[in-house]
Amino acid sequence: MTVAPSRVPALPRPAGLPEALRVDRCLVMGVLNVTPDSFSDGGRWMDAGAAVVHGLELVAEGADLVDVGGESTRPGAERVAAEEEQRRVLPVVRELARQGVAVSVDTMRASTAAAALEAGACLVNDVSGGMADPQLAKVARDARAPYVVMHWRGHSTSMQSRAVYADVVDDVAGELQARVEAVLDLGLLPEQLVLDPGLGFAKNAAHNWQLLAGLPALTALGYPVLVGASRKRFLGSLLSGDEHAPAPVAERADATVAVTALAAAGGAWCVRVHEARANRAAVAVAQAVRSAGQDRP
Ligand code: PMM
Repeated sequence: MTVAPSRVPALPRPAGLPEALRVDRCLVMGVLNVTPDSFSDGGRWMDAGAAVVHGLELVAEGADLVDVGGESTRPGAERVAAEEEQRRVLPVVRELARQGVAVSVDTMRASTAAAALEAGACLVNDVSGGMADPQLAKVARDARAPYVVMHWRGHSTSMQSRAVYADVVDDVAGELQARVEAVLDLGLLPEQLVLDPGLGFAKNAAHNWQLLAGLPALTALGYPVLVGASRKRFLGSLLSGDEHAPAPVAERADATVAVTALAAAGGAWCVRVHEARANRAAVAVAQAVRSAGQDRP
């Protein structure tokens, strides 16, 4: 008997995640920003109790893991002190983990990552890809935790001036590959790594669309890929048709779900989103299409 070659390759997955997350579909990461100033949910979950309730809601609605962050990365945002970041995130991480939620910590600081892992987080999401704090990747290495290497060119105060590319897909893929080599040199294992194009980080709307169109060039690097498009400005600009007057954040949910379907069908390992239910449905649709492609003789 011959086994038909599958037309759609299996998704690479990072090692070291809870068993429940070893599913054959794109994962849904729910966003939980414990910040006063994030662009879409800033201020809503500043109270730890409210944040935990929202994290549990995200899971009840289909999120596979919850990404807890205490420092806004919106363009122009100033940094917060490590103590303040940890004061915000640690009680939330600890309580969600205690309740059995798979928690990732969204931080650029080694000290915050270490404390969050200690508090029960199982994944480190570093939007700076190891560039903001060179010690951070070592924390993930020592914990053997999955480590998200996002494409990043500088802190929020200056990042939009760095949105200059010859070919954004080639440039981002090349810069991500360089970051991969840097963290592998520090002793991380390839199976710990997840790559992320960093939509909106030193990228304009055209760059973001090109990166989504160029997703195969990123999955071709051989690592799981995380896509974070949720509610971002480029979706608002698309909907309003005016780059300078984007549709408000509250009106970007449907476009987010459309991106999720496309990214999941295109082989993303995970999408980072503010609303779980509709994005989880989009992932299910994408997986049904992928599986049907695999099942053909
Ligand atoms: N975007 C934001 C924050 N953290 N992490 C990853 N890995 N990828 C992203 O695209 C990303 C991120 C900014 O969005 P938010 O303010 O809505 O959290």
